[in-house]
Amino acid sequence: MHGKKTLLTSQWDGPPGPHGSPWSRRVSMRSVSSQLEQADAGVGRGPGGPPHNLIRCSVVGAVCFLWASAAWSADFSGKNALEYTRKAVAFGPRPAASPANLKLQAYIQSQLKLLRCQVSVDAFTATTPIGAVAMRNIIARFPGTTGRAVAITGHFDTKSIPGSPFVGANDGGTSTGLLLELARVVNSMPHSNDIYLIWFDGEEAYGEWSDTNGIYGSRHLAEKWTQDGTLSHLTALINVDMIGDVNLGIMQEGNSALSLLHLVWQTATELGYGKYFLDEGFATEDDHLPFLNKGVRALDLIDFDYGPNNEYWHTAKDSMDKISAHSLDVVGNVLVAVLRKLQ
Ligand code: 1BN
Ligand code: ZN
Repeated sequence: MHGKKTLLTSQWDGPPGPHGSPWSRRVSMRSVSSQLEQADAGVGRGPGGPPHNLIRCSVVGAVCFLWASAAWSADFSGKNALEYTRKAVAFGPRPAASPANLKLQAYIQSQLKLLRCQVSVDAFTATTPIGAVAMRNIIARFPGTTGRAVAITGHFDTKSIPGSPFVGANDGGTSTGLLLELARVVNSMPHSNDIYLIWFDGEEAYGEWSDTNGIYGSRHLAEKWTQDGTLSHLTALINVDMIGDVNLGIMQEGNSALSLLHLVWQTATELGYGKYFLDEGFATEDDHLPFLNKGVRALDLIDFDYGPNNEYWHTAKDSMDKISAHSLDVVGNVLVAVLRKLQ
């Protein structure tokens, strides 16, 4: 795309933390929260519990923790998001129900277990051109207090391209990695609305894309959430796809809700990232569509200009060397700022 600037790819400068999670090297929220759990356990013990000065210390500690967690939240790290992406991509091609897809599901859930969120799996069987395929969306819910909810979504599967070593670094990888890093940030972010982070399975079509072939996971969840009433609480949904290109340039997706698009573009400008959010428009179908069609304010953030004439898209050229921590930093920081505005 003309007007795009080439950015250098940042490299991760150390091994993943003890849980395979890069962020554990930086800030250990888990150790703080387990201190709080210990403090809570002590306070609640009553007769036979710890001496009074220990109880006082625990209470003071808990109050300090609550104050700190209200005033401070972790920064989004593009480097971390890139390392999560690298981990996902290392599993290999990840079409729905493939061994690598199942391993990635387990990895995503293992990372979410480290956080204070409710994790659920939306399992279903999709009818596809190759027959019945077992698929699973992974949903992390960070509960708020208002009864309203916002969602950030992306897909973790990759397109089945028999005979091709297509690993989808950008297409499937970056959405997975960005959402995992966002989960770490949201975990320590004050918020009043529920925040859902959702990893969709089965975004990709088998062969030719059509109304019934592709976006299997989002179509299933939009229907399920219509049935169980969750959809009526959802005030905004932003889907991310292919947001790691070293030459990041996100066009205005024409099916998306204008109010949400303006909010994101305005926020990007405020953060000094305006040059990555382009004035040009184009329309595509993606995981935001089933929600949009059901009346949810939804937006697709997709850089659908990947390599010269989009030639990396759905080819073996979609590899780790084509994506950057900086691009993930840009999109992640915009999303964190937008999430704060949506509270
Ligand atoms: C995005 C990434 N998509 C698939 N992989 C959705 C899409 C489908 C985009 C058809 C353009 C055409
Ligand atoms: Zn794709």
